[in-house]
Amino acid sequence: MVTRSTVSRCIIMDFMRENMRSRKLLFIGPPAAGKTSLRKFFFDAVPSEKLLAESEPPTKAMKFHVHDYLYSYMFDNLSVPEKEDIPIKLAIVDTSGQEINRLLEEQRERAFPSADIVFFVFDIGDWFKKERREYVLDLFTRILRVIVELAPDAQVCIFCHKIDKIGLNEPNLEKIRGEIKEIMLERAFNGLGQVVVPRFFMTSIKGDHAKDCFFTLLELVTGLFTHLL
Ligand SMILES: Nc1nc2c(ncn2[C@@H]2O[C@H](COP(=O)(O)OP(=O)(O)OP(=O)(O)O)[C@@H](O)[C@H]2O)c(=O)[nH]1
Ligand SMILES: [Mg+2]
Repeated sequence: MVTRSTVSRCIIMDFMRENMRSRKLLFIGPPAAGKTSLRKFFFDAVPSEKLLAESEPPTKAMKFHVHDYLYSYMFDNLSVPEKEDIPIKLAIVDTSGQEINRLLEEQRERAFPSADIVFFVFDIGDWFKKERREYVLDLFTRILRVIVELAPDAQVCIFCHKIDKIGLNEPNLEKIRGEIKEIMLERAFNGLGQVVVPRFFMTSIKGDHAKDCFFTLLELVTGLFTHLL
């Protein structure tokens, strides 16, 4: 796990600022899955309680957000004498779940090319409803085809999000993660060949889960820049 001190030792270096190229992250998934909440939680350091209490309107079309820093101290303020930010260069594309068909058709050339990470976020509650599960599986299958065509080098990260809603303990969560992975990969790669290797994460920004979610994102995002070390 990446801790703040690991990060500050390894990553906060002035030369990085000069040597890094911008990275592109794409958030995509069904409506109300939690894409914008994850973005604001991690990249804008908005407290999760606030995001959960004041749900915001659905995202329209595509929103581009540029970031020069990551907040590495979010869960570690007490032990950090001075807050430090990690220099990065990121363009984040936050997409609309409601307009996902447009995104996969006429807007795909804007959204996907040169993405470094594609985050497919879905509400894990959907996994337990037959029709919703089918929708998630179909959607991911369609998205994967666009990734293979337009962003074949992207890392694909699947966030089975809002795990707080299902209240399972760690071994059972791991079991569900394995089941989701097996079924989703079988469906999505059918006839495609395993051209990318998606990674699966069980996430939530609620309560005790928030910290794990934060460090998962921190590890994934800082991982994009470690070649500079
Ligand atoms: N229980 C729970 N609710 C969450 C979590 N993350 C986000 N939410 C809630 O889910 C709802 C939808 O969140 P958004 O972030 O707006 O979802 P979105 O994927 O951006 O939706 P669109 O913009 O419509 O595509 C909001 O009410 C959030 O507060 C979570 O980890 N757990
Ligand atoms: Mg949104």
